Amino acid sequence: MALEYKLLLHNLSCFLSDEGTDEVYLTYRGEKIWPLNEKFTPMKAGSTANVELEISILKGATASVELWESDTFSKDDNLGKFLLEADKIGGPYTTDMIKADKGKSKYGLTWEVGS
Ligand SMILES: [Ca+2]
Repeated sequence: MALEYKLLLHNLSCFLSDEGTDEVYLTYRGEKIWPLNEKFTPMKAGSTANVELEISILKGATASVELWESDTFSKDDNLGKFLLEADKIGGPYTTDMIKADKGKSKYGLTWEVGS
């Protein structure tokens, strides 16, 4: 039996933005994983972006995917993280972001666990 599952990250939804429009990107284990061909994806309240990304993960492990907001003249802000548990195959699920600061942003990530 394989020891790994695949986390399939489907969509990122912005319910409330931190700024008017957030310039967001996702990281995993300290590396940017999305978007691939741009520095960031602009998002505002009510918008949803296609992520469509696969992460291999050990069965039973939890992935912490971080959401960052790009700023041109200051350090990028870590808005928060999504904790994705690969305990068994299933989904799709929508997980709320756990905030890293006292900002007003609210984001959700839709994902599933596949083999
Ligand atoms: Ca910004």
